[in-house]
Amino acid sequence: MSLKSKPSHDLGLIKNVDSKKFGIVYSEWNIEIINRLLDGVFRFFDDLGIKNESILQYKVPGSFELIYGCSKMKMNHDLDAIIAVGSIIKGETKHFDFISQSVCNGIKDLNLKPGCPVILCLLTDDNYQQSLERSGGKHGNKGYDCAEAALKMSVI
Ligand code: DLZ
Repeated sequence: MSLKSKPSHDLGLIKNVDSKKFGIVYSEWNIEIINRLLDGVFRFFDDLGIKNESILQYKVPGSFELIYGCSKMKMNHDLDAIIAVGSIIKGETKHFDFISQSVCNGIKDLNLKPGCPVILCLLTDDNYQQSLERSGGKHGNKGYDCAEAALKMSVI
């Protein structure tokens, strides 16, 4: 259960919210965590009255592929913002560091290109419990927070 339940008050000042179009690119790794993050994203949009038809979704295999998925979506669709949703959990190899860094850099690079903003909804946790806590647990839901960031960025 997220700590947040309603969007912050100043969001009411954003005009024509119901005509906005958003994209979500999500990865299949750690799918239980991903589904919790997606619940947060959709709850935010629902609170704002944004319909599911206004939200385009791509599924990619792992977080590393979020970069390509977001790039392709940004190129091919006229959207107000895209949210990249991934969950990387530390294992016994250095994979965690390489993938986390690559995704952050890749999404950063996309934000330097023309077109809509890409929001980084990426959990990089030491263990599964931490991921649960940030996807609708005691530390809130990063999916919800990132959907709010997407809306705010859509008017810049
Ligand atoms: C290979 C890998 C590993 C070890 N861990 C994760 C993870 O915790 N979260 C995630 O989203 N993806 C992981 N992957 C998969 C990579 O992101 C990528 O899909 C593969 O390296 C293929 O390019």
